[in-house]
Amino acid sequence: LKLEEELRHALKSDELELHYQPQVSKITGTAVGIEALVRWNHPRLGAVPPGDFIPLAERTGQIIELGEWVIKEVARHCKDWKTQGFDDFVVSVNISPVQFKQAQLAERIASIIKQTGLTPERLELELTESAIMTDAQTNITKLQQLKSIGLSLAVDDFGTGYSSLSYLKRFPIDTLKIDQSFVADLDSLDGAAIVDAILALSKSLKLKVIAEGIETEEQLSYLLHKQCDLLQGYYFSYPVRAEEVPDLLQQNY
Ligand code: G
Ligand code: G
Ligand code: MN
Ligand code: NA
Repeated sequence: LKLEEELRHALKSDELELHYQPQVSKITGTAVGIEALVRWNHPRLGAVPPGDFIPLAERTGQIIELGEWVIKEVARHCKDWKTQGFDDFVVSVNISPVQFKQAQLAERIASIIKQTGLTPERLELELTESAIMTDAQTNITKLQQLKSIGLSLAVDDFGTGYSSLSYLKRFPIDTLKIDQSFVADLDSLDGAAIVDAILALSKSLKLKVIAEGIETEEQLSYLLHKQCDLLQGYYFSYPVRAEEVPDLLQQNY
């Protein structure tokens, strides 16, 4: 079977699974958010990495259905966590550029929220810098529609695209996510300079900023020293299954 057909099957059966990685606030010392990351447990091939099937899903258009499944699954997990007493954290989901281009994106998400009973304030969308900066003028309206639902908006992989600073200021976004390549490069002068610049930019634009891909004590202490208080990476936790999220939320980091 072609991988495309297998993915269609995977969407209908139970082969896709969301894992979650904590986003830690150094001020509270706890996870204030978690990022949903999709996994495919293929019956024959085993774990297929998202880097293999997300691009395929984007080419075939299946990313629309996959993206909607992700939000529904987040809603289902949020219900479970809530019954266990955990409901004061945000869940971030990755939105593919293809999904973001959809004309009806805000309406579609609003309808899933209504259908599932998910609290919109609990949901954050991670949009890539290049997706929002392509046709920036048109996107202002789209981002405003998403904000008016009550969602938070984060710019993922920030620093890897070509942001127009004037648009960045006009977009109703909440958070910049420093791309993990810059965090990995923090021990070089250039890497540190880029991280410093993004931290300064987010401060002057009054945006929250989160560093991702933190793996070492050295990276963490640099970021803390520079007042970056939202942190994500293997240093804190690998992405974990939904059942393990309550444990993450009770950790003191
Ligand atoms: O989880 P991992 O680091 O392997 O993810 C690899 C890539 O797949 C990342 O770019 C990540 O943003 C993307 N990805 C993971 N989960 C999702 C998802 O639910 N939707 C979309 N569109 N991309 C995802
Ligand atoms: O494109 P996006 O930023 O959404 O991609 C997130 C990807 O980064 C996920 O696949 C996730 O598993 C991965 N990731 C999360 N933390 C780390 C980390 O500390 N190091 C590395 N190399 N990858 C990470
Ligand atoms: Mn992301
Ligand atoms: Na990223």
